[in-house]
Amino acid sequence: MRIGIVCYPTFGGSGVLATELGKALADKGHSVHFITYQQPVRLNVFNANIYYHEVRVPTYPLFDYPPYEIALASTMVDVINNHDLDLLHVHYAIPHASAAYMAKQIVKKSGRTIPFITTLHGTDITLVGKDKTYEPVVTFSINESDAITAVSNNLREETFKSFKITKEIEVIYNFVDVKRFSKKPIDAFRQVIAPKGEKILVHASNFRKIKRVNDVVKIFAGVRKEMPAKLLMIGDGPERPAMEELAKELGVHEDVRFVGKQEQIEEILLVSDLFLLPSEYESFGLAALEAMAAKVPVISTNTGGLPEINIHGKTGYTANLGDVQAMSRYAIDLLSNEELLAELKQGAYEQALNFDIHNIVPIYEKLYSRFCRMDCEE
Ligand code: GMT
Repeated sequence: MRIGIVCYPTFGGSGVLATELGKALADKGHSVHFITYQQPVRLNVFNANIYYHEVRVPTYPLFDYPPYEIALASTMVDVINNHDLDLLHVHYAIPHASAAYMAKQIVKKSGRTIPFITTLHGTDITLVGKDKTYEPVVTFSINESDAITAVSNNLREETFKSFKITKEIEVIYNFVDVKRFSKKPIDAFRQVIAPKGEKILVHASNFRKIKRVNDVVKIFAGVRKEMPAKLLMIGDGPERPAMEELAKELGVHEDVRFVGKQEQIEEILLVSDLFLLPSEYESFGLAALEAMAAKVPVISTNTGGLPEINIHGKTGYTANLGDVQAMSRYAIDLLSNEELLAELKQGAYEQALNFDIHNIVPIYEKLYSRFCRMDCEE
């Protein structure tokens, strides 16, 4: 098939998932056209079946806000016509679903039908989409989608609760390429981070309020009181300065290392012992799944879709939002019991296998085939 994928090109989970999906589809022989404003960060391979179309947004002194959505819809029209696309798959509703709707109407005028599938990822529904400035357009464009998918049961329910949705929402879970995380850990790397054999805790996010990164530091401080340990913070974002302050205040700053945005996240996860994700909300928690693929158990909150992937006592532990004490206690108990740690590492890995790329990508292909024209398998 000839598929157009629209996503945010950044390190965020929706962009990562969309890019990995496109790469996997291209490996299976589909032609995949990425349409976005920048080369997606995970689009770091050459594949003859992958095309990248950059959305340029010309500015003009009159525009305080350059109209990205119009530029995106026009680029979609161009790619649909020039590459004879069979369908569009847009990730994150805002503004991708409404731009797809507009592109669909434009090409219809010349007799072309282009179905579009919208995958909801989380904040497009639970945070931004709900805002009444966006809500009418979000509701409309979701309902106009030819198919709607959500990345967890929780997100599906949240969408029905917050919007008047008139169509079915299918749950297709996020996935991970387990093979990519099954490499041998680099011992020298572990040695640099934890020279005295300290346990390594890790967190990865965009350091926004919703991630409760302060709780990450507090959980770590609780652990650090009981045992030698290091904390690696992957990513960057608005909460970083406050976190550094807090680490100083709690006297753990020498054991906390900020490693910034990382493309090769697997190298870090492979030497880590425990992943922390105490978020206020996660529709899914792709970062936690990637940790599990590297055999790293997860301590998370029990909010949103997290309990659908992090199974308490099997792949890690879950606790109530803000219950830093409980999360520290779970971490200490786990990290001081090698047998239990080995058991949960294995549990985490087995859970990741359930969400392996080879199990999930065929579900998307099956969904696409419902919209396939007679000639689209060619
Ligand atoms: O977590 C973020 O703030 C980034 C956001 C995104 O849109 O990239 O992530 C969302 O989509 C991911 C992929 O489906 C999910 O794994 C994340 O849980 C979800 N984030 C939230 O729901 C807060």
